[in-house]
Amino acid sequence: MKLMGVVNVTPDSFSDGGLYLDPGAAVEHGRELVAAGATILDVGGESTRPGAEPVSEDEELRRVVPVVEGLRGAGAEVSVDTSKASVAAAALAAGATIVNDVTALRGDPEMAALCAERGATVVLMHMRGTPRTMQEEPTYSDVVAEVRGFLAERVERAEAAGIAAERIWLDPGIGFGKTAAHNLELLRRLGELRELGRPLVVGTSRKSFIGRLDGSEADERLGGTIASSVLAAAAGAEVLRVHDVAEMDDAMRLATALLG
Ligand code: HH2
Repeated sequence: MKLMGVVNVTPDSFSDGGLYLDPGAAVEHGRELVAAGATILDVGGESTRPGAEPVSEDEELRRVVPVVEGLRGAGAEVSVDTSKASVAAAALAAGATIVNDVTALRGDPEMAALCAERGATVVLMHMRGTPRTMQEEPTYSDVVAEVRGFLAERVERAEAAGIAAERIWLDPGIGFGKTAAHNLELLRRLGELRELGRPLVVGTSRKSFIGRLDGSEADERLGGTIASSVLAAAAGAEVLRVHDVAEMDDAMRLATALLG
């Protein structure tokens, strides 16, 4: 199990927007997350929270590249959270090895070929709609079957573009075009997504479905984040994407000692 620590270089991320917009502060935060137990750092320059507005290519490059450069050699793999091929290309050149694309290679026609050519690991995530519209009454007849079918199709596309099977990771996209009930169903039945045979990334950290259940605000969702992430790991998630790496690392040590 790996912890992917979130480094948001944005003014508007839903739980930590504006805290690490300065590249020096973002790099320092990334180093702290490595010291706390992160083995992957996910650097993002565009918020994907519900209702978020897209960011220009120039602005995203300006935010992300210096931070990836600053974290190269910091002791963790660097992942770039982007759906733009130009941003991914610059981040890979600056030392990133993973492309975390919340559009699963649908956002930019150049992205699949770029990842294939550079030998990057790619995270393919399920999202219904776009961040601007995704929470407008999402409905599914069977959310797990639909997410599974979507991810299977995206794996085929990625492999057809030349991305090696062992470099493809999958993510159900908790909170991306899903109600709280959909998120719970996906977490409860995560085992069905393991049948796709690829490592699973799960990101529940501070998300609003936790607040729906316990009434918490985004900066008070550590308990729900830990409970859902530990259970996701027990159900087979290999990568947990979290903001609170130190607390998550403690929780996982205990859970691993108990469950093996
Ligand atoms: N969640 C967020 C962003 N990127 N990537 C993957 N693979 N899986 C996720 O669950 C995921 C993701 C949203 O969280 P955050 O980065 O904290 O917020 P924002 O998008 O507002 O920057």
